Amino acid sequence: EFEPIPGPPGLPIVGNLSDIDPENPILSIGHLTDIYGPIWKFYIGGDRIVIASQALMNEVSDEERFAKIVSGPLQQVRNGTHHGLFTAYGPEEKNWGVAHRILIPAFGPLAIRNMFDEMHDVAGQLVMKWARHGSEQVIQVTDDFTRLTLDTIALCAMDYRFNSYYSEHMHPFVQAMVDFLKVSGDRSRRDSITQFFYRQETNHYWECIELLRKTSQEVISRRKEHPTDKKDLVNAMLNGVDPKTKEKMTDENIIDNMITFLIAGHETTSGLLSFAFYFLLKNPSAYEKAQQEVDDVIGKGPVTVEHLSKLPYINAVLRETLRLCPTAPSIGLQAKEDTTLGGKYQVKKGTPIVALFPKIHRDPAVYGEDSEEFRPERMLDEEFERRNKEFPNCWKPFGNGMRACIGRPFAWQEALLVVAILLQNFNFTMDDPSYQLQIKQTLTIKPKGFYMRAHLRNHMT
Ligand code: MNH
Repeated sequence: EFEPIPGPPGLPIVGNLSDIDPENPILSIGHLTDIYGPIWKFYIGGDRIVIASQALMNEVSDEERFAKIVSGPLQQVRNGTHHGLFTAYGPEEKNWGVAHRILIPAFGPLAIRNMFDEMHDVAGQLVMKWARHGSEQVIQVTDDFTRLTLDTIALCAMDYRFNSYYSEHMHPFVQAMVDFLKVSGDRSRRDSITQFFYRQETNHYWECIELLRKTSQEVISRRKEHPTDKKDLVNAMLNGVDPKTKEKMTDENIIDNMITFLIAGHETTSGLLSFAFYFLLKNPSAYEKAQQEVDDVIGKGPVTVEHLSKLPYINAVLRETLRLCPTAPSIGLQAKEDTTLGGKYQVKKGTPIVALFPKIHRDPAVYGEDSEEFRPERMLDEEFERRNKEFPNCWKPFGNGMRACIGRPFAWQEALLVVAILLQNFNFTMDDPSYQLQIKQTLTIKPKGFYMRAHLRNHMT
């Protein structure tokens, strides 16, 4: 016997539009989860099912029964990135498989290690900036981390320097990307009739896409004219051959993926770093342990790639940060055939299922009574692995299965390096010690209004 999936009563036609705050859908969906429980549905232009427990996440992680769905903002982003890895429908689009197989080794541990020096270069620029500003200057945390992650991915992926720390204005490519993402989000919340009245915005949107694609084409053409043996992602894409089909990636699909890496690769990591520093500053004992680890393992000299595998506590801090504040806060899934969820809820093939990480990651059945608290100790390897065995798929900030994040090792190396180098060089304080966490949502989530100050540690030689 089926049971109906609960949910808020809706109005005719607009459904539950008024129940979801367009500025912060994830927060609204979280509140409604508190009311309706770990599975509920709402209606905006079609049914959507929200799931919010480890048990249900575990069920939808079965790739035999469920697959990624490209809907909402992602469907709009697809206008610019077409069959790029992130916005491709899946293996049914040939480009996805070819790019996936060519890029897996290019994002593998060895390749990422080779990018360390460039990551260090950009991280060093951030250290210089904050050192020069001194502790009187209020640091716009997410802005400076976004400069860092953008410059890093552009340098590592395509040997291109945005030099964001050396200019007042955003680089035109970056501006186009920011506008493109903002409008993609806005468009996904409008019906086609309302959309009709946004002519100017629509023109700007397509101009941004053109600029992004044209600039990417220029990078490719320049590389073809002046080949290098640099092991970056552009070379991997230009020269790689798919072992399965023996095909190479087309220029079009290389462009799709270059833009994809910049989009997928900067906001999420920047948000992770911002939340990590927020949690460290709110939890002085964790802060002390993290800084002590840096002092013990790295000391005063330069951070090297070998150091990064010897920072278990900072590793746990990053895991715990993504547990509480998963910067990609949800993914979309769909059943491949009509099926049941949780043994009693009917789910139609193709209905979007929203996996809500901030709730799944706080499931008290998995994390216990203190599931809302920041406690990195629970994320140290032994306990982390034991828990993942007992409660499979309880921690999913990088998504699921074959559609999981390909940039995870890249993001992890970058985040470890940046936390380490910053704690090594500075003591941080919260600009407003009474600051309470607020969330700003775009495609990803970030802390809103979070500012800190950096005091150079005078132990440096
Ligand atoms: Mn990333 C997919 C989270 C950093 C490139 N990423 C995903 C997904 C999540 C995710 C979740 C699955 C999306 C979905 O199912 O619709 N990613 C993150 C987080 C960080 C991150 C939390 C940092 C922290 N991602 C990065 C970086 C890059 C990157 C850095 C690139 C350099 N991510 C991707 C790509 C995909 C993806 C590409 C799509 C992979 C695929 O479907 O084949």
